[in-house]
Amino acid sequence: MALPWAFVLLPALFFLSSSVTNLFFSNSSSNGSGGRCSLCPQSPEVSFCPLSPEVSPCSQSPEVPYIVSTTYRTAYHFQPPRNWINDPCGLMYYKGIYHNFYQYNPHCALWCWGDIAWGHSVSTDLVNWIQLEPVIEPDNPSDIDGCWTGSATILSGGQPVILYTGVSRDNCQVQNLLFPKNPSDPYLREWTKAGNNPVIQPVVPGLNRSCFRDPTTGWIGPDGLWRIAVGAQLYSYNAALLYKSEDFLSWTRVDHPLYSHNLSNMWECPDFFAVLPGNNSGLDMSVSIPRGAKHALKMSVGYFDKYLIGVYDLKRDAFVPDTIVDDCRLWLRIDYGDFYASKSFFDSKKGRRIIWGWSQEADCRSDDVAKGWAGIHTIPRTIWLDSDGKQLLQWPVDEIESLRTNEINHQGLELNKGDMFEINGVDTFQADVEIYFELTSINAAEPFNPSWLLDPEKHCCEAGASVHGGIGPFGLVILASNNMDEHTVVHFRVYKSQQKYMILMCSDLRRSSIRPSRYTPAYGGFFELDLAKERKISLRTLIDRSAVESFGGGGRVCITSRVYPAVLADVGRAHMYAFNNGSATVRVPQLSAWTMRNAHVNVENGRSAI
Ligand SMILES: *[C@@H]1O[C@H](CO)[C@@H](O)[C@H](O)[C@H]1NC(C)=O
Ligand SMILES: *[C@@H]1O[C@H](CO)[C@@H](O)[C@H](O)[C@H]1NC(C)=O
Ligand SMILES: *[C@@H]1O[C@H](CO)[C@@H](O)[C@H](O)[C@H]1NC(C)=O
Ligand SMILES: *[C@@H]1O[C@H](CO)[C@@H](O)[C@H](O)[C@H]1NC(C)=O
Ligand SMILES: *[C@@H]1O[C@H](CO)[C@@H](O)[C@H](O)[C@H]1NC(C)=O
Ligand SMILES: CC(=O)N[C@H]1CO[C@H](CO)[C@@H](O)[C@@H]1O
Repeated sequence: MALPWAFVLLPALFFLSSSVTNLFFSNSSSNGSGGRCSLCPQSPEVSFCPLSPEVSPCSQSPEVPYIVSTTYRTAYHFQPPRNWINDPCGLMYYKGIYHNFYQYNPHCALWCWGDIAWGHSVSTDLVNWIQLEPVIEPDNPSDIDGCWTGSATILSGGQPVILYTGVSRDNCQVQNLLFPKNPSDPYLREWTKAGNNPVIQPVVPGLNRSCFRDPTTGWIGPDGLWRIAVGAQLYSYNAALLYKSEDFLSWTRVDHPLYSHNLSNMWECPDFFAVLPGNNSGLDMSVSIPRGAKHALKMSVGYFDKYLIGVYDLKRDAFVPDTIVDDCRLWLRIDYGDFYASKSFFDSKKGRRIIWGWSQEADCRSDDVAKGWAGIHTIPRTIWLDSDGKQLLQWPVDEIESLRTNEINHQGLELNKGDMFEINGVDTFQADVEIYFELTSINAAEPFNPSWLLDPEKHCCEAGASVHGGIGPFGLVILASNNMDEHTVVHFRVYKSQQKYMILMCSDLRRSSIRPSRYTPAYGGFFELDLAKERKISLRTLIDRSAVESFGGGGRVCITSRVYPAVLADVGRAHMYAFNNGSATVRVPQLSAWTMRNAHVNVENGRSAI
């Protein structure tokens, strides 16, 4: 499970998840089932706009009717017809059908203590989805206060099982098992909770039983037994605790964790998978892993999904990172924006590994109640390891391209300092844009300061799109009003480090809405590029109303952002530009853009979609 805004944005409260949960959300189970969420008090509103601390808290901002308009509702991202969602759980491909299970509040658009169930949707193409009934709800002592995040595993005989975290009384977190009632149903509509739940209790010396959750997909260990890892906080350290089992029913803890670290927040939603350097085929963790494979360990920690690349040492039965970086601010991130609690699975249909995450609303809770929904899942992404073996690359699954229409192309553009080239001919609220920037010279690159790596958001604020540089800023201006009062910028800057070039990519939301009380940071991340060899930097941006997903350098840095332009919502039209504000001229050898059609995402009567 991942915790909503209040937790994510207030690091100081991070260590307090359960008590904070109780502070922020009343015990809603006392009001029966209907309309329970009105019992969740408006939280003591956190002022989550660090760049403008003077803005009034959301609860005091006037109710504005356009909030309930469809402007912000995504057209091709995953979301249920209404209500709250958070983490993707139990992803799998089974008998020709993709399954997305997810943390879901069947009662309202807020996260409420005691309400969280597993929503369930199915698809044949990862683009169009049909919502089925929730598969589990809190109804027994081992999950009475919530059916939290878990994972699916397909056992050797082809039978799927799910392990999930149940919250029992007093925020005691346990791991529970689920079986499909009828494995021959490809839709897996009904599931049964195992009679012997919980199958794993929080009994580990030093374990905080309120910080023990989110079991991974199982894999076969060196001794032929099943393994899973569970996120945990112990005495003074955080760990992916390792468990093993012969039959997936009874589990024993291995005496050491898969991996641990002393200096970071609780590791939520660990994910552990094998990858081959430079090969975008996925690997199935339940079968034997080829030689030369590396492993990635991902954990959701603090604000972000971070990961380490290393090897799975079969002798020690432990993950060993290739390089030890004590300062977890320097760990690489799956996404540098509003993206959390991601999970991956092996797609046996196409032999790839797919990951997706939860992108939560960055507006106010009162807005979410007015909209009637909160939370989306990102576009599913193929994920693999770069050929240098150092970092993961991600790219939207090809299937999403089936929504492209109205293609426009430009070649051979030249952008001098201060130029803005307007991109016309596509729906600027629902678009897919791919653009290559070619550097005419790399001499103008300014020196890189390694301390920027500790806080790329801060550097993106200091080096915004209107701060002229040597090479860059250049990139895309999207969702821009006529007078630029509102606009969002995705841009790059090129720096010269000792031996190499470092590219900064920012997704700057500070001017994305004139309406106050939105979380509008400037997100950022760095990647290395061998510019002596390759002079082109690519950017792909998927715009879907309130969701903007950008992939820089072929998927080296990914940034998901949530934006709520107010003027544009009224006008219904936005501008989009390619721009350059650096002193070196930048060429655009190729720019392609498409309007994105609506997908059938959990729409009622959407049966025709599948
Ligand atoms: C265990 O975690 C909870 C929730 O984060 C926290 O409130 C509590 O103080 C922790 N207990 C100990 C003994 O650290
Ligand atoms: C929620 O309320 C019920 C009924 O009033 C009570 O039994 C239970 O202990 C409460 N749970 C929490 C977490 O406060
Ligand atoms: C919940 O219960 C309280 C106390 O019985 C009642 O005042 C309130 O109206 C109820 N709320 C809803 C949404 O049913
Ligand atoms: C990539 O890995 C897959 C799966 O192990 C393998 O079948 C394929 O040959 C590899 N491709 C290359 C180009 O090495
Ligand atoms: C480029 O810089 C100028 C001057 O600082 C600024 O007015 C303009 O808004 C910048 N362009 C973008 C896209 O931010
Ligand atoms: C590297 C390091 O300091 N590891 C310590 C982390 O915390 C555990 C438990 O307190 C110690 O046993 C390790 O030595």
